[in-house]
Amino acid sequence: MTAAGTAPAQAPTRTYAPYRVSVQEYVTFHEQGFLVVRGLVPIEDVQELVEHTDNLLAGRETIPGIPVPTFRTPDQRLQYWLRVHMLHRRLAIHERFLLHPRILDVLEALIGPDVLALQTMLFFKQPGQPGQGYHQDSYYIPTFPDTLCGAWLAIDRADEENGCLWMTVGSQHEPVYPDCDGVTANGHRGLGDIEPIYGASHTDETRNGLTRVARKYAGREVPVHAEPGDVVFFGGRILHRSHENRSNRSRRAFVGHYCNARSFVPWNHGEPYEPYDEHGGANHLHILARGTTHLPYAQPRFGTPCAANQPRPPAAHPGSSRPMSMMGGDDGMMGMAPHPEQDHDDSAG
Ligand SMILES: O=C(O)CCC(=O)C(=O)O
Repeated sequence: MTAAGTAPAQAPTRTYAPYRVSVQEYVTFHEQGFLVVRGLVPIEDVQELVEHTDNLLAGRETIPGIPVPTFRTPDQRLQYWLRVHMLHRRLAIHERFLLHPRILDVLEALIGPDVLALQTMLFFKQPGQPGQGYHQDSYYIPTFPDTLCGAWLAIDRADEENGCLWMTVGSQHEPVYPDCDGVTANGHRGLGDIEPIYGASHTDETRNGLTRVARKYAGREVPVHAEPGDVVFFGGRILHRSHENRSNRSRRAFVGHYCNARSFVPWNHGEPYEPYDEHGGANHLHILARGTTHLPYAQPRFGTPCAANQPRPPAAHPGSSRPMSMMGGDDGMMGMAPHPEQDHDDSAG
């Protein structure tokens, strides 16, 4: 801890073996609406988040700009935090996990090759703390076209007892339901027969309007067990939820949200939406994590290496004037490849 009570900005320097997503994993992500990559983040890295959250909970570390009240009992202190958003704009450690190379390797294959990093959330979820009812992340964070993807990193083991994620398989094909509670004005309002819902995220099923959508997929809701270091990737339209932590263990998680860096993003966490103009909405406030884009982007505030602040490696971009794609290769893995250098034949259908 520094004199100011904040975490040191000095990052451990580690190198990582790149993670290559297989074609089967890519298919699974689309078939199920989510993909779990086991052991993606090394346990030494997860240990940093364990210590960081322990320090926050014990009051040994503070967040710049966020005053914390004094507590009468240790239990009051433990229950104070449930989740904190957007700390990558205040703390270097959050920026490093948002831009963790192994997490970005997977995103590059699933939603890239160009990836914009939008949001972070740190879940403390101590014993007795509540979950979050059915919701669709793209309702809260719209991107156009919708390429939103969450990356949920387990800090502790997550299971049914301590409130793991539950995914409703099949619901990833649903539109985004507008919510009459009006947290945002988002949702697929253009569909002729779409019925807006009430109360997304409400933990009481009878008060959460997405319950009737979830019922279309009866028997297909699955708990997602995770061990520390496992990462759950899920698209923005899949219905998902979590329940209260009924155990005596904590269930901490670090979540990043990303989209393809070519999508227009009006969203900037709780701020009024940015108009679409020559700045490309709020894109200029979010970090280019991988690849490149014709839209504006931000630099990482703490200098974490990522596409925004790195020269483009020539070897990774053969034929840099040619567009690149993520494609399945003969070896069963996803990889970057330039489009073939040949004229498009308009007569070929
Ligand atoms: O971790 C949880 O309990 C809920 C997480 C979630 O719903 C999300 O990241 O969108």
